[in-house]
Amino acid sequence: TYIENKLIDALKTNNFQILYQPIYDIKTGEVVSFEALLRIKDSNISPAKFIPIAEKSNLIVDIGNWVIENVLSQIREWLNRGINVKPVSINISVKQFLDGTFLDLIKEYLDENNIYRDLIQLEITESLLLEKNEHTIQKLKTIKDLGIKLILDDFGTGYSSLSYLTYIPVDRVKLDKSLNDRFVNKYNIETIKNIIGLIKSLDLTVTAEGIETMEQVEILRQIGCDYVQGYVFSKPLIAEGCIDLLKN
Ligand code: G
Ligand code: G
Ligand code: MN
Ligand code: NA
Repeated sequence: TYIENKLIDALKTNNFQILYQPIYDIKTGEVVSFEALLRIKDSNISPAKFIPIAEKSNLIVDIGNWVIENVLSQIREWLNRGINVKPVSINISVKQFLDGTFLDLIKEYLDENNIYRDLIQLEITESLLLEKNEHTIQKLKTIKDLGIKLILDDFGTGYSSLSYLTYIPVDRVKLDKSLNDRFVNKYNIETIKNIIGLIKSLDLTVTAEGIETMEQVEILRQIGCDYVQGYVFSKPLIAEGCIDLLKN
């Protein structure tokens, strides 16, 4: 298909680009981390469209490796320039995670670039663990033991129940945009407040994503959310655009 060929071509010609969206501490307003978001250069095909196609065609393994390799060399470049780097989150697809070479590759790239493990975080979704699978849980634990933080992304979109959070070994939870769009009445706000309370009772931190208004930020602050990400503060930036944020 057209998009599949675009992806194959982008891998061959290095025609991908990574944007970095800052994530802010809701109390202090400080940038605490970034999310790496993949783009095809000079193309407006959104990852929401091309990632599922990459997953179906298995290209996601090579693309995912490209992302990891490039994020880590970006971090190394920032470190070399003496920049006060913040952790970068990388989205990991199920197929990529389950690939036998995944963990070794991450370790190899970290060591090659001499990067502290706490400078990367991995975003996974509940589709990784629709049922308790001991092998997957073990692999997640290995990653955590390496010192790499795990984030459960898109929380609130799928089947994820809160009990799921008691056995999936993650450090942070990201509330999906669709949840945060629902601050329309006090009952919804109360519900999301309870969800945040339960997540925090498990010693996990909560990030709200897709936040577009200061009104949402204010509500999230009042109901105990830790971090926010969204157009209200910044869209995803090119790497060079992150420098000013890191200096301030
Ligand atoms: O960039 P945007 O916010 O439009 O991302 C849309 C979707 O694509 C999100 O679900 C995001 O997680 C996913 N996505 C973006 N970059 C990557 C990536 O490098 N790898 C994977 N697996 N998914 C990504
Ligand atoms: O599924 P994931 O959380 O990885 O996807 C993040 C997606 O959300 C990316 O496509 C990113 O470009 C997008 N995004 C980030 N901030 C906002 C926002 O404030 N509003 C909207 N509509 N999308 C956002
Ligand atoms: Mn994400
Ligand atoms: Na998400």
